[in-house]
Amino acid sequence: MPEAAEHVGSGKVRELFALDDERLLLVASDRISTFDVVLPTEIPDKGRVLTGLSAFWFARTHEIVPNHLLALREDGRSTECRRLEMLPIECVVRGYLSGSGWKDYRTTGTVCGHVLPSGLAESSKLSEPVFTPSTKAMTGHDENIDRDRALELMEPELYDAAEQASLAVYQFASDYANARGIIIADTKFEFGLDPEGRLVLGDEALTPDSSRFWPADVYAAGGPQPSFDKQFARDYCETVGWDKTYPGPELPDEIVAGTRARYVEAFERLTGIAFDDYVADPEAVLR
Ligand code: Q0Z
Repeated sequence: MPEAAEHVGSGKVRELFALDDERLLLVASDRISTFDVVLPTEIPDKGRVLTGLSAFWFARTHEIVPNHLLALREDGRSTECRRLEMLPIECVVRGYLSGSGWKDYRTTGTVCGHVLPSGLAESSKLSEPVFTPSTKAMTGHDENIDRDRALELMEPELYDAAEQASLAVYQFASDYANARGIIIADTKFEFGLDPEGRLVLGDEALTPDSSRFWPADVYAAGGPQPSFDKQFARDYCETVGWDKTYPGPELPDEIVAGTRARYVEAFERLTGIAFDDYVADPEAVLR
């Protein structure tokens, strides 16, 4: 009888198990968070959509940088991964000014040491994507840091390799998504080192939970953009007068259905694969 996998970590909406010394099992739930709070209502198939998208990008970017994906399980929501020694920074790439990038720019004219042109608006497209790492905060929010701060935590060669790989993978995915009507405004990667000391892309990659996906057809700089996936849920949360602290509100059936449809639409637009075909055979995203 094989041992039950040992639980080694919980994210807001994901779970991590150890399969053995070399392998982890990453399981994506159907939980959704809005305004940083996990809601009591699940979005059916959200975990499958995110797992399938992540695997799709891993399969298409492994020649840019190797990744931790070993196998996609039949359930479509769990992946077997190589266990890595994770880097101490979150590798964020921004192609557009949003979130903490916009906040930092407004107050300092810079983001993580990148001096940006004056006169940019919220959600403006940057002339070139920028690498804007952050620290991994155990509680609260990650803190944006510049290269010098990051070099207090890691070797410059490793930092530079992570920056170059992050920019290259973002550029590839951003171009790919743009051609399918989705703007990837920014994204967060997590890298690690394999036992041979090689840089490997880990965690999830280029999902709507690790990125800002915006519908390209309504994009207009000068204010916040609607989220491709979470906007119905956010709008509903705004209408019920919730104070954005735990616990969040239950979502009504029509909001759940609308939100699920947006996740499935993002999956189908980006992968070109019918979601039902993914459920029948998850490895369809790897071919
Ligand atoms: C990922 C996380 C989650 C909680 C550790 N290949 C890897 N090797 C070593 N560590 C990790 C990975 Cl992906 C690793 N996280 C993030 C994910 C639940 C935390 F599903 N933490």
